[in-house]
Amino acid sequence: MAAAAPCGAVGQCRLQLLVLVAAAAAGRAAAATVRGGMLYPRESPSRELKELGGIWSFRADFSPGRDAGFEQRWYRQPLRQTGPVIDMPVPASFNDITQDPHLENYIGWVWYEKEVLLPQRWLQDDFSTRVVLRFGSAHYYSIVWVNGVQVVEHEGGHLPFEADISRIVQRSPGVPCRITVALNNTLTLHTLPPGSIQYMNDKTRYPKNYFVQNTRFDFFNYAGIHRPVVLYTTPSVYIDDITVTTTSSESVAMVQYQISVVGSELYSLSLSLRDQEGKVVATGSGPAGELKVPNPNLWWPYLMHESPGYRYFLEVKMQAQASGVPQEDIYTLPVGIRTVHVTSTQFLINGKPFYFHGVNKHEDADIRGKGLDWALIVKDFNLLRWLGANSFRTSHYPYAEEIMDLCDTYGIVVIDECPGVGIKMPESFGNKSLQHHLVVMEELIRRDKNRPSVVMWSVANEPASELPPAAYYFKTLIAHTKALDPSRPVTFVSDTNYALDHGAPYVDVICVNSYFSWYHDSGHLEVIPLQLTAQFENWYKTYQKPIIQSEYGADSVPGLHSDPPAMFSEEYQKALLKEYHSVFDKKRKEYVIGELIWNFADFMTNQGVTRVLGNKKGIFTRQRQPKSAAFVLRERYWKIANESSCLPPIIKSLSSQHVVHGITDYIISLV
Ligand code: BDP
Repeated sequence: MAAAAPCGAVGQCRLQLLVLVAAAAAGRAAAATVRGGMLYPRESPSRELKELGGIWSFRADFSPGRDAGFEQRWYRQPLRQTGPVIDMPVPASFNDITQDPHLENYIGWVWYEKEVLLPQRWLQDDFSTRVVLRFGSAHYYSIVWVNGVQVVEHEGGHLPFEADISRIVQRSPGVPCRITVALNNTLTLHTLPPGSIQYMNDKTRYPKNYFVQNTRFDFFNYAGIHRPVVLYTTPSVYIDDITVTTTSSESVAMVQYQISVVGSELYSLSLSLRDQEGKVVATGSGPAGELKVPNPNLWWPYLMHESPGYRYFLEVKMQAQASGVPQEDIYTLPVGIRTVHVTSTQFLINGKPFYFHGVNKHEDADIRGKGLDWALIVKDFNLLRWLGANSFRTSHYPYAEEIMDLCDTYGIVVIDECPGVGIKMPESFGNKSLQHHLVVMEELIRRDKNRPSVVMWSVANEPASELPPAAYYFKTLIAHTKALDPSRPVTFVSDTNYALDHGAPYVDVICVNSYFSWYHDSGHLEVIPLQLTAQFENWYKTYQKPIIQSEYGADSVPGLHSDPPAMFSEEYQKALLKEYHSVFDKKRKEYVIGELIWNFADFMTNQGVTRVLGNKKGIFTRQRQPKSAAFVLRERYWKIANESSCLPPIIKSLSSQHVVHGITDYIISLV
């Protein structure tokens, strides 16, 4: 990605700014290590919510050092008073919103601002209401001010962060609350994902002050405020976090819970677990314990049961006294009861073998880039269910909480991947990178630990795991992840040769990506059976762990046809898939436990000679229209589901030809 922007001394100055900011954050240990909960903001009788989506004021700092915003303290007054601003939608990436190629490829600090009026009742200075400002995600380094006072700093995109702003807004009731955000999308060898800035100092070939941001991942590095920004309230004594795990036997399930309360030592907690009809099925009290649920409705994956995604609702009620004033907080957490186990050949959900027939996705769309878009989200879930997909991997970063909620609701199983993608350079395996990676896993687990759809953590995609330092790196990272969450298996996705991979000994499930007859032996479909069979056998012989084909696929330009199949035609994509499928069908009788196509939809990448307006390995176009390969996969996924599921006979008896709309509607109506 090229940026007609400063370099040399000035550019370094801008980068130094990022480094200095990061160092400042690291110095404040409280900010760098994960403390407290990050419960998804939900309204309740004790909590109110105000969404701040819409148009924000925006300015990219094109000053030579990208640091004018800090030098001139743009956060101290309304942004429009320090220079020109443009309208910027939130949530959205900023890159594709204007016609300006410099903004599309901008690297450095951008500034967002929004002024909001808060309800009077939030502002009473009686210390009973806590006002919290929360960002679902912003890429990548964020500093936030409210009315000119810095309230939070956060490193990394994809995950939420928040700040208690009560004291600031309650100090000046009646005055609009001005939220200013400085965001920096520079990637370094120690960020996740990693990247590096390359200065082009040859004056005969590049303009003055020219640099590029290099990355080793294959998606466009969209930036901006990507997910909802909300203000919400809690009482000043509040439920900070809830952790739930579940176990079950034939006729009874146990829901273990742990609750943390902040603001007082003197509080009481009562819990009631309701089923989907609202009936209380178990009650409890205190900050930790176990609820017994007789004859539980288990959470089942889509197509594995006639009513997938069953969720109970755990209502937690806290009562306390703060400065003599009674306080009550209520939070309701959806809870799915299910178990996950891995054997040497199987992945078991609720004790039954689960075969991942699914996809890899991206958060990616025209215009909005990686910004959350409800219409797109619901369309994608409809396509997933049309396809008969029961699972996806959040390649290559955590997806929006709103997406994860729908996975829980519909029973779509998730391999939850952190942004550990493109870790290729030796410098990115050092302690500094590892330390940050551990924190990112803490943040991810804190956010998604209670989600029944999440059945496995993926700590990275295609790292250079053949490098010797990868052994210590992955040993430590995976041990840390397991210590944080002993209830789920852990993996990372490898494209390293089985004999050279230093991280594989530590994973529970082998996830392997391969592109036979695409990147290797291009055009030679006939090599797939041999090479894929050898891949599976080598990995299994070495580790005796179940294997997921976590990526395979071919680009196809929609509407491009060729028979016999030639690369980039729809026929070639179909033929390649079918060659893989014949091997999967043999090996899934043994130890192959899943296949995830690369990719669900075409997506934008950096420009390059192998990319035609992005990566075209989607089985749907970027606009979500099916290519021929989508129909191949759909027939296959429904066939696999029908072979192995506990669906009612009426659904089983239908072939995939008959399921155009009817069956999905039928299954949806059962949910
Ligand atoms: C894999 C990567 C994925 C790429 C894909 C491809 O994991 O991010 O998009 O290759 O090249 O190696 O299409």
